[in-house]
Amino acid sequence: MLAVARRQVTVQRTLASALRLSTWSTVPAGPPDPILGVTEAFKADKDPRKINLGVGAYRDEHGKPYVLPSVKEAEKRLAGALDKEYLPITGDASFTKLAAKLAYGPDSTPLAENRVAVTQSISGTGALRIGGAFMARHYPHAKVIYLPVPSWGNHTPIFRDSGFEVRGYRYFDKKTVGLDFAGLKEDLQNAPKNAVVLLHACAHNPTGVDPTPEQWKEISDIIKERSLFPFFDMAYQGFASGDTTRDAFAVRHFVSEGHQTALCQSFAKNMGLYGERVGAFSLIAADPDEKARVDSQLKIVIRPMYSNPPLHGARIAATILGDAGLYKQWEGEVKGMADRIISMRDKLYDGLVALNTPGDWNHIKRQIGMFSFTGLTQPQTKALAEKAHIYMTADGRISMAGLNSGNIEYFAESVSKAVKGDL
Ligand code: PLA
Repeated sequence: MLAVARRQVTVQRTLASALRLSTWSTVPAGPPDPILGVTEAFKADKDPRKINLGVGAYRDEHGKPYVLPSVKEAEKRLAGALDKEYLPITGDASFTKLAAKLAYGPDSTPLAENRVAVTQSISGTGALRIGGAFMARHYPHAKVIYLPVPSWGNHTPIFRDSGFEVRGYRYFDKKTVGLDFAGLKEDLQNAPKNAVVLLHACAHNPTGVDPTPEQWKEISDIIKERSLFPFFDMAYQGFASGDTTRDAFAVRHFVSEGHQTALCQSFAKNMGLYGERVGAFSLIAADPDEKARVDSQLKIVIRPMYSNPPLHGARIAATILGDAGLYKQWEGEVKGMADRIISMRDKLYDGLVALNTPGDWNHIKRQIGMFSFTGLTQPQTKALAEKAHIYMTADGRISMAGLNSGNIEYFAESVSKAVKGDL
């Protein structure tokens, strides 16, 4: 009798716990991240020929992550000598000063007039998020932002989560595989007054298509005429041309035209400091008093988010930017990375043409920066992953830096087969 009763109690308990709903039972499964999810799929693949061209992370000619020699030297100089105290809310002031100088230029008028509000950020993404949060609270107009179509996939959720209505302006022309300049101008001209316009300062992601300096001037004029607000994302300064000054053309031109730009900087790519999360967000104010008020509100935005930023990466960047010798060395290393990417563009183009791959592949050589927007279709990218163990984002974007002399032949052959339907 007792045994039966016990069994009944056990059954009842099991039933009760099965019926009791977990607090999280209604949480739906989300999709993998369109970019970082590719790395997960790549890691799970055991084939020795596998190639990851998903995330934009530089690799050397042996396919290995690259720690810049200037970074190693800066770390050597920093080793052991420093404490681990908290940074101020807006970060390391020696770093932010040098970061702003790198972006706006050594002869920048707003910097000389002490009217650039700048804060350290958790890399470029953190800069965008601070920018979004600050604008959501203090931008005195409707919170509407225009992103280029297409744009980096994370821009939409960043600004949506910041409370913005996200709209698009035409950017990429599939037919010419270039800039849809007429469409861009028309969309900006028709945007409501005071709308925010997100601009990729250089090395547009994912298309690799940048406006020319002349086109930038026209864009600046339209933004001024229409009273739009230019919000720059500069995640690749130095990666487009190999020259940090040349790549800052758009930002500096807008500033010289009197725009009150917002600017997000990342040191992930140009210093290879990906996981160190080094970046900066800045705004141009009218005068030092306004700058001080903006600074105070940036602190109020940041403090409840993460209190203050991490130390180590900012110290590395400040050491490099603040030492003439290291700075020069670093500039050479940035150029080295950009040049290797450019040489891979030539090799890939030659490979695809030599294999009589249907289509015109000139855009691979024309495109700028970390990525090539190949034009491969979703079924082709799927086949490349499943049959050739080659991973890229579903839109056909490849990180050129993932190619090297050891894998480019296999890659070109596989792409050629995919395009011919032979994979
Ligand atoms: N802005 C643009 C245009 C970017 O492409 C990226 C990174 C960032 C900002 C943010 O970079 P950070 O936070 O690391 O400084 N885009 C990468 C990585 C390289 C990513 O998606 O996170 C990409 O593969 O597109």
